[in-house]
Amino acid sequence: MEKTFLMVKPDGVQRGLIGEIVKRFEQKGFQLVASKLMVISKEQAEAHYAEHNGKSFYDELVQFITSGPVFAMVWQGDQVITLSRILVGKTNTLDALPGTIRGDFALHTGMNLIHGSDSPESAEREIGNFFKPEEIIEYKQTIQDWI
Ligand code: DAT
Ligand code: MG
Repeated sequence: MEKTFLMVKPDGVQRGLIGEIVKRFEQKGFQLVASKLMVISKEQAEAHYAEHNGKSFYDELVQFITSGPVFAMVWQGDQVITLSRILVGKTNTLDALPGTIRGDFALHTGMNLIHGSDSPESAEREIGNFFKPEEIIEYKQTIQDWI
């Protein structure tokens, strides 16, 4: 089953949006298989955002993501990587449509509430950066037969 890494960023935690965000993935039919509230280290943040190293917003991004607790999660389900990016909404504030998490709750590109992996390779790398294998819980949800 496909898995992805999703993370409520420090702004989402501070704004009390963990529940609202988790609800959206639950109601879509995805299954939560790991989660934890954590403050991420500078090393973890730099590994997570390595692709953006050198860009104008990189330092600010690392500073922001380490500035307070995040809620890190692993979700699974059919096409969860692509579909969760659709639920998250576009990166640019002006492109994030209403009905998406960013479109409904975020005003600025930097403070956009949530991270979602953008490919199977990123998902595997990002899950490994934040979770130990034993923290991922495989369990049967009988409701999955109806989703
Ligand atoms: P996404 O989070 O949608 O995968 P990304 O990987 O391109 O977007 O960028 C990572 C984060 O960096 C993004 O969530 C917010 C920040 N960011 C991206 N482009 C930015 C920009 N032009 N100005 C400020 N922050 C930016
Ligand atoms: Mg990205």
